[in-house]
Amino acid sequence: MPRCNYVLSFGYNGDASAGVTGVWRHAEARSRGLRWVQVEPHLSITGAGATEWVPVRPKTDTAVLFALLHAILLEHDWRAVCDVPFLETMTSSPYLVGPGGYFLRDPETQKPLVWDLDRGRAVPFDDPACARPAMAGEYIAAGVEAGANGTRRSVSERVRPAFALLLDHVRPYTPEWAQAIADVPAGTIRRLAADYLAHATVGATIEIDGVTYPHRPVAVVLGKTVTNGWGGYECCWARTLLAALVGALEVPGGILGTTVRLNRPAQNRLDSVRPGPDGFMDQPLNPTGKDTWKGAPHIRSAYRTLVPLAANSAWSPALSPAHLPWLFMDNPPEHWPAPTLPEVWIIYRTNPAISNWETGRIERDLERFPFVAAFAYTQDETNWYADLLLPDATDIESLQLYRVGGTKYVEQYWQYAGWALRQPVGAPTCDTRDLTDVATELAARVGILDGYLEAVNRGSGTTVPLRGEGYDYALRPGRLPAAAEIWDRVCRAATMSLSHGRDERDLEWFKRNGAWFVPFETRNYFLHATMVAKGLRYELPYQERIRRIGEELAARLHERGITWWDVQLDEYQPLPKWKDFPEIWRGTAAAQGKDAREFPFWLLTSRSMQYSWGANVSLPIMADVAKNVKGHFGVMLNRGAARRLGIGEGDLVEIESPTGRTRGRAILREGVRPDVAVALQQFGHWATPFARDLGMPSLNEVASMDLALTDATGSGADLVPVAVRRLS
Ligand SMILES: Nc1nc2c(c(=O)[nH]1)N[C@H]1C(S)=C(S)[C@@H](COP(=O)(O)OP(=O)(O)OC[C@H]3O[C@@H](n4cnc5c(=O)[nH]c(N)nc54)[C@H](O)[C@@H]3O)O[C@H]1N2
Ligand SMILES: Nc1nc2c(c(=O)[nH]1)N[C@H]1C(S)=C(S)[C@@H](COP(=O)(O)OP(=O)(O)OC[C@H]3O[C@@H](n4cnc5c(=O)[nH]c(N)nc54)[C@H](O)[C@@H]3O)O[C@H]1N2
Ligand SMILES: [Mo]
Repeated sequence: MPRCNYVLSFGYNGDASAGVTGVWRHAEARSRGLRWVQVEPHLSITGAGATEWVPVRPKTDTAVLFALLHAILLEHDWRAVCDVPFLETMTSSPYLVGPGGYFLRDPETQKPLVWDLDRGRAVPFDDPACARPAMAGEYIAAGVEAGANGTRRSVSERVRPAFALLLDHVRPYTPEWAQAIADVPAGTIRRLAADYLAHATVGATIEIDGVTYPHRPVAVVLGKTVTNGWGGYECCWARTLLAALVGALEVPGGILGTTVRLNRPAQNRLDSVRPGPDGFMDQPLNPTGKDTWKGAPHIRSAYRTLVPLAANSAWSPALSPAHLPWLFMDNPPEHWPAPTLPEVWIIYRTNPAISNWETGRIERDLERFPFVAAFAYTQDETNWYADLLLPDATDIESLQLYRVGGTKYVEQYWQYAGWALRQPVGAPTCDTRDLTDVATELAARVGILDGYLEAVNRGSGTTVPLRGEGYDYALRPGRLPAAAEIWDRVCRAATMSLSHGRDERDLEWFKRNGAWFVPFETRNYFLHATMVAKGLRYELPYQERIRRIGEELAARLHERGITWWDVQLDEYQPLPKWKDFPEIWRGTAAAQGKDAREFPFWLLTSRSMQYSWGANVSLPIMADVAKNVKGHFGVMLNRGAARRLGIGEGDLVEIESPTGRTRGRAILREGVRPDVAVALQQFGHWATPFARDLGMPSLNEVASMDLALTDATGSGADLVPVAVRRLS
C-alpha cells in the first residue's frame, strides 16, 4: 500500500478488516491518487471509499479473473505489455511441457528443459548461455517426463513452452463469456485490464536503501470469501499470475507477503527463500509418495493425509479442514478411522457454537461430549455446555510478550521490528490464573513437565528459542517456573537475538517501557532481490507439482478404498479451469430433496470494523458505536428486491436455506445486489450477555457443514443460497 497506485480488490474488505493501520494506509494512498476498484456483491465499507464498485455475482470471481488474463494475454500484444524478462527468468513460463502434462527433462540431470531460440534446441532451464528461451510455439524435442509415483517416460515429439499452454488455456475465457457468468459487463473487464496494464509501469525501476528494484505499483487482492472454498484455488492462481505477468510479485508497489507461516524460518521472510526442486523457490508440501504419505491421520482434521498444500508447520492445523471431525462424527466416511468423542474437551477464546457452520449440529455434539472445560470471562454459547468453567485472566490481567512491526501483519510495513509486552493493569478481579501458569501446572500434573519445559526452551508458544548464540536462558528441568519467570527469560532471549547480543532487556524493563525495537530496513519487505540473488523462480503459470501430487494423493487414497475425496482430487490441475462454482452451493438444495429455485438469494457476511469476530459482542459500547454504521443490526437487502417481496425498512424477515432458518430486521439499501442479502460478522447469540438481545440473524444457523462444500484445500466459504420473506 505505501507504493501501490492501482488495486483490484475481489471482496477484500480492508477498510473494515485490516485494522487501523489498513484504514490509515488506504486513506493516505487515496490522497496521493491511488485508484481502488472493489469487485464485490455488496457495497462494503471498503467499496464505499473506493474509486469504483463492480457488483459481481457471488462465487464467480474466478470468471472475471480468467477474463482479465484473457484480455491481457490475447487482446493486447503480450510481448509489448507484459514483463517478458521476468516471465522468462523468474517463472516456469519457458519450461517445456511434454504430451503427458509434465515438464520435459534432461534424461541425465532431470532438469526441466527450455527451447533455446538462438541455438534451435532444448537446453536445461539454468543454461547461462540461453538468452532467448521460447515462450510460444511448438518444438520437437527429446527428454523424459517425470510423472506421479516415480514413473518416467521418454519423449521425443512435439512439446510446448508452459506459456504457450497458458495462452491456449485462457482462450475460451473471453470477457463476454465472463459477463454471462459474473454479471460484470465485458467492457468493464476490458477497461480494468487496460487500467491494470497502464498502472503497472512495466520496465520502470525504483531505488530503495541503495538497491534498484522493478517498480510495479499494481495489486490484485482477495478477501476471505474469495480465497476460501471452491474457486479459491483458481482465484489465488489467477491473481498471482496477474502479478507475475507484469513482474509485480514481491517488488515495490506490488503484492507482498506478510509473516511467513508455512516456510521456515517462520520469523524471517528473506531467509525462508530457499532453493526447491526445478529452480523454484522451495515450498514444502506434505509428501504423497507410497512410503512417505501419512496414511493414518495424526490429528482429527487430517491435513497431512488429505491436504498436501497445508504443509506441516505450527500454522498448518489452522489451515486444515477443521470442520471434518464434526462432520464425520455422525456419518464417518468409508475406510476412515472410526470417530470417537473427545474424553476431555478444553476450550479457550473461541465460540464454535456461533462461529462454525451448522451451529445446531455443533451444539448436538457438545451435548454428547463427556467432559468440557472452558476458560471464560463471560457466558457464551459454547461454554454454556461446559462442565467446568474456569475464570480466565484476560488480556489486561496476564502476561505475554509478542512480536510487533516489520511486515508482520497485512498492511503494517513498519521501519522497525521488535517486541511489546502485555501486562496486568491491576489486581485480579476474581480468582483467576494466568494461562501460562495453568499450562505449566497441567504439564506437571500429567507428568510431562520436562518435555513441556524443553518445548518452551525451543520457542514453542512464544516463537523465541531461549538458547542462542551468546546466551542461554533455558529453563532447567524438574522445577515449576512461574509465568513471570518464563516471560522474563523470553524478554531477554527476544532482545538478545534481535540485537545480535548487544541488548538484554528483562521483564522489569518491558514493564516500564512497554516495547523494544530495532530498525527494519525497507528492503526486507521485498523477496525480489533475494530471489534474484539465489536465481530462483516462482512456480507459475504451470504448476507441474500440483498435477503430480494430485495423482499421487489419488493413488494413495484409492489404495485404501477412499473415493469420497474424488471431487476434491479433480482440483489438482496445473492450469486450473473454470467450474460452475455457484452451482456447487446450489446443489445443497437437491441433496436435501428441495428445489434450488426456492432459494434465489445469496446470504453473505462482511466484517464490521467495530467487532473482533465474536470476542467483543458482549460490550454495549461497541454496539453504541456500531449502530451508527450501516448494516448493524439486521440483514441488508436491495431496496428494489425488498419492495417486490413486500418488505419494508425495519420489517422482521425470515431467511431460510435448505437446512435452516434465521431471522432479523431488514435494512434496505441500493448498495446490495438484488440477489444478495448480507448479515455482518457472526451473531445469533442466545447465551452471551447483551449480544443475545441484539436480534442479529446468523448465517451459521442456515449454513450447512458438508463434504460437497469442501474444496481440495479443505476449506469452505461463508455464503449460503437462501429464501427471504417477510414475517408478519
Ligand atoms: N474489525 C475486524 N477486523 C477483522 C476481523 C474481525 O472480526 N473484525 N477478522 C479478521 C479475520 S479472522 C479475517 S479472516 C479477516 C477477513 O477479512 P476480509 O477478507 O476483508 O473479509 P470480510 O469482510 O469477512 O469479507 C469481505 C467481503 O467479501 C464479500 N463477498 C462475499 N462473497 C463474495 C464473492 O463471492 N465474491 C466477492 N468478490 N466478494 C464476496 C462480502 O461482500 C464482504 O464484504 O478480517 C480480519 N479482520
Ligand atoms: N457467519 C460468519 N461466521 C464466521 C465468519 C464470518 O465472517 N461470518 N468468519 C469466520 C472466521 S474467518 C473466523 S477466523 C472465525 C472466528 O471465530 P472464533 O474463533 O470462534 O472467534 P470468536 O467468535 O471471537 O470467539 C471468541 C470467544 O472467546 C471469548 N473471549 C474473548 N476474549 C476472551 C478472553 O480474554 N478470555 C477468554 N477465555 N475468552 C475470551 C468471547 O466471549 C468469544 O465467545 O469465525 C468464522 N465464522
Ligand atoms: Mo478468519
